[in-house]
Amino acid sequence: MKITKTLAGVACGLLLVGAAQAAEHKFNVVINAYDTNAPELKIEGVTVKNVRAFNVLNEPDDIVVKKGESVKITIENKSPISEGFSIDAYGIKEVLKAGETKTVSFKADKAGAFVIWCQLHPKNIHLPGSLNVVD
Ligand SMILES: [Cu+2]
Repeated sequence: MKITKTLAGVACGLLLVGAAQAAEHKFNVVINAYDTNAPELKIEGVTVKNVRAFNVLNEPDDIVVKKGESVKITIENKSPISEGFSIDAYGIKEVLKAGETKTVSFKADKAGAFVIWCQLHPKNIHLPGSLNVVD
């Protein structure tokens, strides 16, 4: 009986540790490049030959947290070139070299939907991400 009580105490302690770690919301973002080379594409009724586009995508595209949470985002740049990672409202402006991984940590103290974008390249070659802080 005494052993059972001890085990319950240990289990409870582990649960508390788990809850403390959950206070920091962690995300992994991969900046990936897709070299799309379509031989022919019909855009607005016009056929365009040899379309070449370079798309960069943040994965996942949406990050949702509660206001007041601590957020830790690990960003991995799988693009063959340097990429930016910016969230203006939170003063985040990082540059990641090809293959580089960086971590940004901040407290989500402003509610709203904020664009995650690359400050190095034209916006039209990127699919932006989104940081959603729910009040
Ligand atoms: Cu970029």
